[in-house]
Amino acid sequence: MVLGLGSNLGDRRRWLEGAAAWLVATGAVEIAGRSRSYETEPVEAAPQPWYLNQVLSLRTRLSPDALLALAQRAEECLGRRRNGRHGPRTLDVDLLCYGSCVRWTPRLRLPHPALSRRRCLLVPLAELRTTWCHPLLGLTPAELLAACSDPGRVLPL
Ligand code: PH2
Ligand code: MG
Ligand code: MG
Repeated sequence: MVLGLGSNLGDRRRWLEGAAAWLVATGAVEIAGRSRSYETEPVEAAPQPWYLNQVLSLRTRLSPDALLALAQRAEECLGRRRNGRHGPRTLDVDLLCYGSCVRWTPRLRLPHPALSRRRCLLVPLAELRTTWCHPLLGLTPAELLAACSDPGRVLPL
């Protein structure tokens, strides 16, 4: 399973590091892989500051719902502040994929519906070189990236 971390308010690097440390401290997840952090141009959102994005691949026994709840608790406990649905935020922790699980409920959609159309998620995901394959599209992260037409800039920090 892979989490996407994002921040575009305040000390962005600290938010991402704080989220990873908080998750490990719960004892419920182990970090198996960690991409670099990338400076990314905001996509699908009104003009706002650039994001820092990073993805973490995890080992966990938690179910998709329990992992989502943990991600949301991380946001709350670290004091997430945000402005509107796609507005700037101190910390965003999203569940990007959970093995071959496909879910489409109001609370949780898997794989993350924006995954295949955002370079800010695909570039760090491809860096992890996971063997994961998108269960609906049948493509690896590198193949998704090659097929992605998002012009958003994604620069390694
Ligand atoms: N998250 C959004 C909206 N737009 N753009 C970038 N570059 N990175 C994000 O994490 C991001 C975004 C809403 O969650
Ligand atoms: Mg989110
Ligand atoms: Mg998000």
